Amino acid sequence: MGKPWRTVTAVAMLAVAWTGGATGGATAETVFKLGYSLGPKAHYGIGAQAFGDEVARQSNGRYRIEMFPNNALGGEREMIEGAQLGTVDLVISSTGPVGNFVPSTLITDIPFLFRDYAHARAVLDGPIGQEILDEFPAHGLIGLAWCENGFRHLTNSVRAVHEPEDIKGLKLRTMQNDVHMEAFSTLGALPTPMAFPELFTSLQQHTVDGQENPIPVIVSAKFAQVQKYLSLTGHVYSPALFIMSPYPWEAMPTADRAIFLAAAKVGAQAMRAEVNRVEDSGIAQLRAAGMTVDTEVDKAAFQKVLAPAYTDYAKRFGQADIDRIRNYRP
Ligand code: EAX
Repeated sequence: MGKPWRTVTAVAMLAVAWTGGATGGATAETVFKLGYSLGPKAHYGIGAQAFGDEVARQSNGRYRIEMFPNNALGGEREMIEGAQLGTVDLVISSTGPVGNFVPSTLITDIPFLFRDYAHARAVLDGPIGQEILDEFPAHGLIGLAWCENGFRHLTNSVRAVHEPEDIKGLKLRTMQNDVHMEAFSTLGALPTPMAFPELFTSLQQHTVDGQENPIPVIVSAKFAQVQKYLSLTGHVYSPALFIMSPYPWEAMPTADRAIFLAAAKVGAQAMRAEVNRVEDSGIAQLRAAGMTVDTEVDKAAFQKVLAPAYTDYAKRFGQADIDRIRNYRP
């Protein structure tokens, strides 16, 4: 395989020479491809742009990030495979499929693990989050920084879901994540793992009854067009990550790696700010688009029904590590 990234000689330098600019010849601009699953105006797009701008700023334009929104480079699982292979340079992905590559991210996918946004962000930005990022290179990936998708809520086209009983028998699309699938089986739903790019059509054609995603995704993917009921279950926090392919990473000098690490943190902050903004305005928008919204879901009842899944998670991940996240104080 050839180099997965391209070095472009900037023709614009000629213009600089004409104005008498003190340039020691042509400069090179390195272009990296960044893929993500939502539109450029959604929170991933806002974060991607902030990241790209910061990389360009800190590197004085030596690097340019070329954006591939809306699954243009494939679903999240495919993009991560591409990063491992070196055909994709950078990916913003939810943790959904990441556990299939870096199993230590799976602990973050446990339902009702994080109390609120402040708790989740503090854990991921602290030592626990860093320990997980440190696992990535052993699995052929670089974890630059945690970013955010948001707390996930349930939508469906069959009935209002207020308590666990209501979920029984619903065919629900889940991410390709066995921690999530186990939770939905335990709740009595029929979990159907599916890549995000197939989801809208599957909902439209009633291949599945429902799905779950954060408000900013439900808004941006226009799921109100194909789903009637929204239940604010907040059943799981959905972290996201800036992931880089090890090939361009290893080819960069250490000082440039530091630029990418810092820029990913800037991108994450911008993304989180946009999640906050849409969390505040999105419900009204979804109501206006015709959804029936249940804001008073009995979350405690859902947690109770999940007891057998929690027993299993404790076996898999260790109760001490789960409690370390639950009880984390920055
Ligand atoms: O990362 O697959 C999903 O439901 C994700 O939440 C979505 O692609 C955004």
